[in-house]
Amino acid sequence: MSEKERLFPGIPLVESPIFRQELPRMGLSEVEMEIAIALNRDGFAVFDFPDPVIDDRIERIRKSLSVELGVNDADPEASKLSGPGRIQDAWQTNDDVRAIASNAIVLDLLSRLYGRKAFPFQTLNFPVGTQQHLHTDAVHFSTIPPKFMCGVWLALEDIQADAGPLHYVRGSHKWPMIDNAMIGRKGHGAADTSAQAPYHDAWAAFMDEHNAQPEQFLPCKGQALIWSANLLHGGSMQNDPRLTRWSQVTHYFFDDCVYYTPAFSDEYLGRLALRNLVSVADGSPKPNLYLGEEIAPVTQAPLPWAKRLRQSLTLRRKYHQESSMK
Ligand SMILES: O=C(O)CCC(=O)C(=O)O
Ligand SMILES: [Fe+2]
Repeated sequence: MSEKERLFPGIPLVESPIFRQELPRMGLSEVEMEIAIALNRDGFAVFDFPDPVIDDRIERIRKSLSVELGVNDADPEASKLSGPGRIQDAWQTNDDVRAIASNAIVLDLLSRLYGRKAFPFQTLNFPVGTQQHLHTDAVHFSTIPPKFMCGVWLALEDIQADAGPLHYVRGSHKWPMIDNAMIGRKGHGAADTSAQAPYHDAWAAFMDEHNAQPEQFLPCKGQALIWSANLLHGGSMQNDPRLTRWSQVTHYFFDDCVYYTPAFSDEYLGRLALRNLVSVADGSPKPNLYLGEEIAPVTQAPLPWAKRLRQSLTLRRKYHQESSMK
């Protein structure tokens, strides 16, 4: 069924409220259907990365990024936590990172799962566990209409429990998508410290409410996991500093959306921190589109203190003009 004929073209098929009706029309094989069902139910799905030369790519990536990251991959006794811990957008210079991010089979599968064409917009390569606080990617990267975003996490080695594996909260993608209005915060123009820290307490309260616990992902090299935009995930504690946890995350959006950063936006006022993206696959620009119409960047709203200063200067000028006329 084409996008135009669908009842809810603005909702990813895999997150559809009529998912059982959509599933048979998504054009999926049996194995792909399992992935769709898991992603719909749990907010994540595991699969073997479909690349016959993935082992060679992994070896080359680890070798070349070790140098940039200052990781001593050769000495098993050395602490691995000395370097920056991540490289963002290595796809710009590393063909293997770009090939993984742009894998045609993955792009095709994601496109059928979501009902719009997928494109990769960011890569992250990690040599060790991130120990990143539980979060949803939806506060960092989101779309209008919502949820047209996902992450694919690929293990570049067998992951050990003490290496600080990725962990996630099963089913949390169905909890409310948090925004600034919900927590009584103005995001647009807010200080650019941590994008996700303002939401930590809210997520912890959701976890309490559902009596939920994170589960660790312990994949073998070459296994991957897709997560939904609103799934809580993060890096668990790294108990052994001598262990690496090589991985690549690729973040994907889907065509014909507005792409923005919710943490620094106030959606209800139309103040959006828009993203200016190119596709990792071919470097083509990805304009912000709403139902085919290009959205121009919103100019920064005047800060309250600047407004107050302007008002007081005007009043002072008026006072001086009036007193000089006396
Ligand atoms: O690998 C991890 O520990 C988490 C990475 C992550 O949250 C992300 O890239 O979105
Ligand atoms: Fe994330």
